[in-house]
Amino acid sequence: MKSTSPALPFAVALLVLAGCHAPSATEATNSDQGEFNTGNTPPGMVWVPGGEFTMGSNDTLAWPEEQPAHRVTVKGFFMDTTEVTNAQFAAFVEATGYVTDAEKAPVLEEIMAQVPPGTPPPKPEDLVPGSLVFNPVGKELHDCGWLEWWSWTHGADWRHPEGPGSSIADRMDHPVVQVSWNDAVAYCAWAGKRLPTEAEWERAARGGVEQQPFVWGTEKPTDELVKCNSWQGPFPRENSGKDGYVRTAPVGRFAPNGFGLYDMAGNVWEWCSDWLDMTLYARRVGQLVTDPQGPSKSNDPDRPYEPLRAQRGGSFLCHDTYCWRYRPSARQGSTPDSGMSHVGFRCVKDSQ
Ligand SMILES: [Ca+2]
Ligand SMILES: [Cu+2]
Repeated sequence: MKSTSPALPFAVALLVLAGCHAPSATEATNSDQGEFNTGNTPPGMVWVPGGEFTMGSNDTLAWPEEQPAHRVTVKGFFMDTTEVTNAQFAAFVEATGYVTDAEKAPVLEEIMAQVPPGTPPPKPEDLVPGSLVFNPVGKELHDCGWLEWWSWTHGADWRHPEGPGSSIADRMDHPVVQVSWNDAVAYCAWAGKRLPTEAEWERAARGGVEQQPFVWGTEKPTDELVKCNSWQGPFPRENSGKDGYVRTAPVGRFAPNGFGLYDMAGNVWEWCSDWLDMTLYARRVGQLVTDPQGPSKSNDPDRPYEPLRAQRGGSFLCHDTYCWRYRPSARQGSTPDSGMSHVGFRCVKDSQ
């Protein structure tokens, strides 16, 4: 049995986090010789050709953990054209009886291992199944405290993304959310696939084009210019939903990138297989890294007690005034047992 429980919600609620930092320039190179698919393409997937590319970014939009840009090579692989949907996840649960992390009561010891020593324990009444749900903040914000808009919600899980009373009945073609990294790995194994590495994900998201700030090129999304399912309006108070969606959108509603992949920007964050190390790229400078699998453990100086798995792609909550992480080099992470209402995944598969 896996040892898992949603510890992140408590850890998050108890830690003070400051997410504001300023970005920093650009390079352009091109190399796309690489591997072509010789086998049959599995249904719902496309071939992402292998090759060398520039991972990370030195662009003015890039956060520190995206820098410095460096050369990486990956082997070719198949990737799901869309995020895994509620319908697909339901088929997995139907076939296997799988129970997600958000549906299990948290274990106190596991929570306490993820917070600074001396942190008071959560209230006993909070040790019930649940997950993190985004709620708009209706007042002025104090700096960057994202604890202000995430609520630990009893009974929130993949079938009830916003908690009891919410339903996915009319969202079967939307990406599944409230799934943990553990849940995503279990789904991939059942499907005969796996999660992408961060390098594979970024190779795929860039669509064969070197060092563009966005998966579609250079146009910056604004409240008027809709390019993906993101946020329009004053974040985090009021999402106007000008792109048609206040939360998740059905997969594949916006234009695909150069490899035919949909929603590589926005809609939901996507789990990757790697541990998240915010300072990783500094150690790669001057080397050509081949098929990196990520570091052996996570490292985020702002969240030292939490083991973090990487996520990519940004979500329906991203806005140009706040995080602008709907870019191919943007990175974030969560503990492997935590689900959130804006995090899902897609799978990859090796050739042959
Ligand atoms: Ca939207
Ligand atoms: Cu964002």
